[in-house]
Amino acid sequence: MKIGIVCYPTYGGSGVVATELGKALAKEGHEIHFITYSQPTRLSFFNENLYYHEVDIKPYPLFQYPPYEIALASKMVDVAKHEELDIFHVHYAVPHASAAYMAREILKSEGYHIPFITTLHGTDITIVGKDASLEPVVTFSINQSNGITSVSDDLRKDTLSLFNIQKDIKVIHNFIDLKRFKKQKKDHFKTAICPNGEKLIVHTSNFRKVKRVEDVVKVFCKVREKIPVKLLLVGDGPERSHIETLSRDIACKDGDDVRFLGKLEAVEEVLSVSDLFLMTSEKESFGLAALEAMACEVPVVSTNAGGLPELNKDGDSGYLCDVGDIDAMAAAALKILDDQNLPGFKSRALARAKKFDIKNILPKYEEFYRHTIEEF
Ligand code: GMT
Repeated sequence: MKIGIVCYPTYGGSGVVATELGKALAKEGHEIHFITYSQPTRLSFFNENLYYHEVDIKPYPLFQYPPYEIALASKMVDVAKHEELDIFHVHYAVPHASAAYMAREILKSEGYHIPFITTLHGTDITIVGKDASLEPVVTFSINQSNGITSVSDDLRKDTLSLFNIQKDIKVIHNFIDLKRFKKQKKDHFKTAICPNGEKLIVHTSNFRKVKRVEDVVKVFCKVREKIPVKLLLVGDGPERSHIETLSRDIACKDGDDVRFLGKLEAVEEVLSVSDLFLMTSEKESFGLAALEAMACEVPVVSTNAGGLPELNKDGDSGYLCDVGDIDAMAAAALKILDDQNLPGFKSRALARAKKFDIKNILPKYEEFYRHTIEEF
């Protein structure tokens, strides 16, 4: 198939899922055309079946807000005609579903028939899309999609309760490439960070409010009252400087036990030496970062928000706690970090991650593309 994938090119989860899906489809022999405003972060190598088309956004003094959605729809029309696409797959509803609707209708008026699938990722529904300033267009464009998928059952339910959706939403869980995300031998790295054999806790995110990163620091402080431990914070975003101040105030009084690593390409190297992953989010449709950790044999203490219980199994791959319950999360972390328990949690985290192996998930998307094209 010739598939046009529209996504955000950034570090965030939906862009990563879209890019990894495109790369895997290309390896299966499909022709993949990424359409976005800059080169996706994880698309930095050559494959004969991968193409990248950049959306041109022309500034003009009149525009306080350059019309990205129109520029995207125009690029989609252009790529669909010239590359003879079979289908579009747009990731994150806002504004990709409405741009896809516009592109499909323009193409139809010119005799080209190209359906589109919208994959809902989380904040496009639970935070951004449901806002009254966008809701009518989001509802309309999701309903106009020829196929709709969601990355967890919980997000599917949220979508049906927040929007008036007339169509089926197929749940296709997120996935992991176990060839890339696997525990690597990085003992020298571990010794450098934890010279006295301390346990290592890690958190990766885009440091948005929804992640409640301050809870990560608070849980870490409670754990450190009981055992020697270090914290690595990976990623960047709007809350980062606030979290740095908080860590200086409450966590780093006695040294440099908390380290900020910023955006890292090879996050699997850090995960390989970590003992515990903390995900304290208020909302999380799936929790891809936690899956990446589990694939590297890192157990997870997470909240029980959104789709996280579909990924992290309580008492098995880690523990689930109520949002904001610092004491419960610290107690769960201490249970996992106990030397008697840790090896079992590590191997069960990996076993759980294997359920989301891209090999099992990719055929579901291929089947859904075929079905959607046939039905159109
Ligand atoms: O807020 C983020 O973490 C980024 C956001 C996105 O769309 O880029 O992530 C969402 O999509 C990911 C991939 O499907 C999911 O793993 C995340 O759980 C989801 N984030 C939220 O629901 C907050």
